[in-house]
Amino acid sequence: MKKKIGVLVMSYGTPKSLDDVEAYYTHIRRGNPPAPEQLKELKDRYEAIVGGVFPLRENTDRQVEELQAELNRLELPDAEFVCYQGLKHTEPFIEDGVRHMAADGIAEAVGIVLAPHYSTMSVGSYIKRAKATAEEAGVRMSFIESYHLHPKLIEAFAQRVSAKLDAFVETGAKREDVKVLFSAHSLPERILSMGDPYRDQLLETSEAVAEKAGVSNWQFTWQSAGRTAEPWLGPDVLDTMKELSEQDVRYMLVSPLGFVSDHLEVLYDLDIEAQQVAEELDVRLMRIDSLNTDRLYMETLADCVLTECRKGA
Ligand code: FEC
Repeated sequence: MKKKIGVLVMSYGTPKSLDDVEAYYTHIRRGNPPAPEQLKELKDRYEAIVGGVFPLRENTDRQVEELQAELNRLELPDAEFVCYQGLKHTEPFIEDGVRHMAADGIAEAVGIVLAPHYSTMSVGSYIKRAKATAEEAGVRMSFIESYHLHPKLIEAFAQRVSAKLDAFVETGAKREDVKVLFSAHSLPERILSMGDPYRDQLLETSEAVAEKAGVSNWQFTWQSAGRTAEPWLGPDVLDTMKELSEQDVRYMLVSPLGFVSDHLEVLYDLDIEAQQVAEELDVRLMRIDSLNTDRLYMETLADCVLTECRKGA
């Protein structure tokens, strides 16, 4: 009989419905319920993207299914992979995923996050929670901390950048006149003094994607900063767009490299909010397609899991 290896696939999570937004937001705020106006503002953003449907849930479900299929397609002679979801801010929580594996009799597992870059505030906190539950539940787990320079990931992003640059050319723009704006979720500035690798890893991914796509006209910018009093990493994409338009840049391609799915931070922050600013500035803005279940992305994840398993073998 084949040995079963668990794969805990961790992701941010999204509310189950509009009624669930309050509980979800309270969890993000570490148990502090949002004020009514904050809650309304977040619900309005979800309603604006898809009228109350939450695309991240379906995207994560499909990524997890396809990763399991990809891992088992590789047909290791003595192992079968079983993927479990573990979400940061909603059910099934990271802890639920680990307990589910233990209840299914899985003794050995690998954890991976659907976010390529490591920060103690993002991937680090997913791993910390999974590790603590795995120790309690008696599951031997190892983790992939980042995969931001995996060649297949770089290729997947570069293909998307090239495809949208071609779309610009079809509308009459010159490829070299398009400013490529690589972006990622901002975090509080204090991560820099903590020696966190997040910013450097994002810059490394940006450089590698630009090189692969043959792009020299690019810069990195942040997006989706939290609504808290402390300073967050900047410049924000909206400010970057304003500054570039003052320098007469008319074509911009925003390329979020820190996200792997269509969700609120892409479909609202970029497709609605940044598009509105682009219209005001008379700038033509496009966005690269999200990876979702892109074959190269699934192969990246599968390769990372297999490499981790071989290390432990
Ligand atoms: O579509 C969806 O339902 C979920 C979209 C979503 C993703 C996401 C990814 C990241 N976040 C990261 C950091 C923070 C920090 C805070 C924070 C707050 C929010 C709020 C919403 C939200 N995030 Fe998020 N994030 C998504 C959604 N995020 C909604 C609350 C309202 C707001 O501020 O807009 C501040 C709270 C805190 O201190 O914890 C920090 C990072 C990522 C990318 C890595 C990852 O996926 O884990 C980093 C998707």
